[in-house]
Amino acid sequence: MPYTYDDQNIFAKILRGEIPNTTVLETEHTLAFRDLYPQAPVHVLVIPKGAYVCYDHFARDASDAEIVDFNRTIGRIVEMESLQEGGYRTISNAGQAGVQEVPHLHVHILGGRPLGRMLA
Ligand code: DGP
Repeated sequence: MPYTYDDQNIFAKILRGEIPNTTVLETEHTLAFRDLYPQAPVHVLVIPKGAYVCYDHFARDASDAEIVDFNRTIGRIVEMESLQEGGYRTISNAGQAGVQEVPHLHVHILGGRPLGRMLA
């Protein structure tokens, strides 16, 4: 499916420095920052710097370097936030059914409290 990227979305503005954010980690291809409306004691959003709408768009069109950097950043955040022992959850909402609010790929990392069972 062809994706049209809206460069006025909030995360695009964050990447351009037009909106402030609380950065946790920045790498060559990836930015991780705290969610403005945290749903858990740790709630970090990890986004690629490239213009990708959602996960399948990224997996199809991103370079290997971007994909590796993105995934390694998620792992590093888990370590930095000390989430291994207590456990954590990663979620990436996509499209209408997934209730994706911001049309720039993001993975939520949630932890720091019991999260309950959630598959849908
Ligand atoms: P989703 O529903 O998966 O598209 O999640 C979007 C998330 O983005 C939601 O948890 C709230 C967060 N969010 C919305 N606006 C901002 C913002 O301006 N700054 C930050 N840091 N997070 C935001």
